Amino acid sequence: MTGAETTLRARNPIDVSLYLVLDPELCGGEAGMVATAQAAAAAGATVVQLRAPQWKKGQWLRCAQALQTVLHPLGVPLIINDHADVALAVDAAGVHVGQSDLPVAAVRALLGPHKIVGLSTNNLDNVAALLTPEVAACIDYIGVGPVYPTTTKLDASPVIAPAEMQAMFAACPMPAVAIGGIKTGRVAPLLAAGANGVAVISAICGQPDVTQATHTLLAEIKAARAERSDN
Ligand code: TZP
Ligand code: MG
Repeated sequence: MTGAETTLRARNPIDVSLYLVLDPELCGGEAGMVATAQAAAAAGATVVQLRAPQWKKGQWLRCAQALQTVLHPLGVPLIINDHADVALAVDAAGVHVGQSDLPVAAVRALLGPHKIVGLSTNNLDNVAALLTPEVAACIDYIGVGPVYPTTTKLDASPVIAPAEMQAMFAACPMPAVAIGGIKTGRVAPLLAAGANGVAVISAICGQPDVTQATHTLLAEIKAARAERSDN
């Protein structure tokens, strides 16, 4: 895409309220990931991301196809971590990349204007870098994290201090989802700080009752929004 085309592109809508990121180990393998995604999506999770840093591409493709089969009928978008080719092969809703992955302009060029592109941000400088129309036009939402300590992602960046996190949400021109160490009881301060939603791994993956875990998080989101009076 040229700069002019990206500037004109309308942002693709995504509801990041409760964004589930799948983890192969915590879910107990591929079948567990699909079962977790289906149960969480049926219970109200608004996005599911396939993330499996240790996998080969064949496994990505197989699992992405299985996830599409269960998520598409539920109307819940499937986002693929890192791999634009896998996303295109299964007609997923979009791709999420980190700061060291394919640049968002390259992802947008590969996916075209109508797929969702998300980017992880770890500090205010990362958000400031999005503020040119050309870059902003490539991205539909950002992740902000880690907002709490996490043991799920071993190479996570340092935890973002509350004041910096608030500044990141304030500066961000697109929907922003908080991630990292989010569990029951930790949702309200994040939404109060400006997050549009929460992304979780271990608060859902590997939980004994995925449906119940999803309902509990959704109830916290609803209550926090009522408190913020924007529901
Ligand atoms: N990116 C930043 S923190 C994190 C990722 C993928 C891990 C989140 O996992 P959990 O279990 O919700 O802390
Ligand atoms: Mg990545």
